[in-house]
Amino acid sequence: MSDRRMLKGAALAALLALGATGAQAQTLRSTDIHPDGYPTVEAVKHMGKLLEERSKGKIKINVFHSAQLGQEKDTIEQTRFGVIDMNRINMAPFNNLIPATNIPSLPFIFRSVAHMRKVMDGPIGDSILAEFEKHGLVGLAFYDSGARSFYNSKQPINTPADMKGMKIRVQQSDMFISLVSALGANATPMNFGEVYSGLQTKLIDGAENNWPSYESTKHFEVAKFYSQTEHSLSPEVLVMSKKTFDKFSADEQKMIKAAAKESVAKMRELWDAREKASEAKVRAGGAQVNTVEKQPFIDAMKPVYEKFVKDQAMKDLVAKIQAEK
Ligand code: GTR
Repeated sequence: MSDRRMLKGAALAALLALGATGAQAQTLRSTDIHPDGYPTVEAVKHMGKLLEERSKGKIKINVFHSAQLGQEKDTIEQTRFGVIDMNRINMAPFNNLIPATNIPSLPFIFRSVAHMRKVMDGPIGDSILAEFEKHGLVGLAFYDSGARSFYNSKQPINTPADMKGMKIRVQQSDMFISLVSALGANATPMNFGEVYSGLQTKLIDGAENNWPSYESTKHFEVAKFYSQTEHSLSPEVLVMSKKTFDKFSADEQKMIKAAAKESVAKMRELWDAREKASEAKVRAGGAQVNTVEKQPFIDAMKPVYEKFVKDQAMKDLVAKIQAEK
């Protein structure tokens, strides 16, 4: 048989197999910088389980955890191009690209986790998710990320003055640079994966994050002063490449969106438990934790709001969020 005829035969066999199963099974590649077992990783796996059941094995998700597919900022482009199908990522790396994502990242915008959940579960959250479409992405769901607080290797932070001149790692977001600068510290944008060595070599004095990330990265070993400023409740977001999403039928798209939304409850359950466990672990591991009076930090955020809440639409949205009971 000639090569060409053999190829044709193989193509035909593949087509026949396709006909027998209905369509080609697809395993979606999803990225996460967190390690296996971290709540975000497990929540996306849970979504994958739901999808596999409901699609009768046709749609699956493979979660590439531990930054196997790259650091957050780098994975955004790849997701837009469809090289990566799904991305569980924080809002902050989107801040410069998608203006609406600045809103939930604003310092002290939410009074509590309950307030954050209420806003992000409602029409405001939906309108922010919809903004991703203009950038080649489909916003599927928000996941909790707790409260971010500052930690450093030098001293406890009680007032903004204690941060003066400190080199603080931030995510690659102008909003976070502005936040840290407003407190008198030097903001150093850096990938998450480089923070441990940055702290160890004293390239930076500190960073900011929630309990589970402070714990899982072992940053508490090299920056033991954790000061509960709780300045940001910026949530995580789960997005799909629009290129990938558009390949599915309308019914499958609905199934994907529903499974993503349903994974939120799983995420919250895992998150709440992990926050407590992580806090206990870092305290036992030597972290020195202090609470702070938040008002001076809130007052210092005026320039951040002036810079990022510019037009009337944004101002209205912020007022609406603050009015939400
Ligand atoms: C974590 C978050 C990550 C990433 C990281 C960081 O809390 O889950 O997506 O944003 O912080 O600081 O880079």
